[in-house]
Amino acid sequence: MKTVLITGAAGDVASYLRRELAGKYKLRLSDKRKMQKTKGETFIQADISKMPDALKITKGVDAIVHLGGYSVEGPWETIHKANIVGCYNIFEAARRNKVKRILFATSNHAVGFYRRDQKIDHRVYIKPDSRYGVSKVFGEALGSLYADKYGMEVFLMRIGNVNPKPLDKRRLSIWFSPRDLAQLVSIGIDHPDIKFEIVYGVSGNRRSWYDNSNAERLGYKPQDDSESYAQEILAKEKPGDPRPEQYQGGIFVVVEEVANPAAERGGAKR
Ligand code: 15L
Repeated sequence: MKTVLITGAAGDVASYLRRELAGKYKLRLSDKRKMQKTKGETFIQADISKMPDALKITKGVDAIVHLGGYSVEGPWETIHKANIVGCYNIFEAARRNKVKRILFATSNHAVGFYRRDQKIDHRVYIKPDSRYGVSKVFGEALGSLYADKYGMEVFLMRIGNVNPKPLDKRRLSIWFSPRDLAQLVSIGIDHPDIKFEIVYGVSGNRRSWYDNSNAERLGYKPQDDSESYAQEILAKEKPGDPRPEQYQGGIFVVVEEVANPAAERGGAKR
């Protein structure tokens, strides 16, 4: 059984993923915050903005699912520490520890300034909608470098919004159900021919803004479609600000800060 490191393991996305992947891989969890592990998991508390911590958690694993970092738009110092320094440390520690395979949770916000009337695939030029989006593009660029220069196997998932149900009209287009997330992550861990791939981390939504044929080529067959929630969600939707409504990234294209879900739950600010 492969040993897989999940960084940012105390976060929401990881909590869904751990449930879905239990029993399939030996999970090594790491986070800056203390957290409860369950049977079959190990936990190492670590601050990935410190290289010795990054080296410690990546030692001896078969693959890394790098979810750790600051997950929304916010102050540059915070994003820099978590998503630039932290992300670099994870790639570099993986290289030094000879971990070949790394899955990186990039985001729809790396391309959030594409308009909603455009359908984009994995080959489009980046169009980040925020400093947060720029930090995700940095991670994508690191992935490209480490694949080409060091032969690492890099799987970049531009994740939409992971939730048991889509939250609003924008999320009908980018919803990613926990079981589809688990399927895509398993492909990223186990597919024998990954060199460098960009895929969209979304379910099979009828309203999708993405041509996700690269994920499908690798065997991804999403089981969920947000359309079954559309009526209920659209009935509740209030008319929004017209500028963010034009763009895939929504409010990220206009605001300087988005409420941090981790801080609101009482988790540590990164
Ligand atoms: C993201 O990249 C964030 O990590 C997540 O918290 C959501 O804001 C999501 O995008 C989204 O666009 O809904």
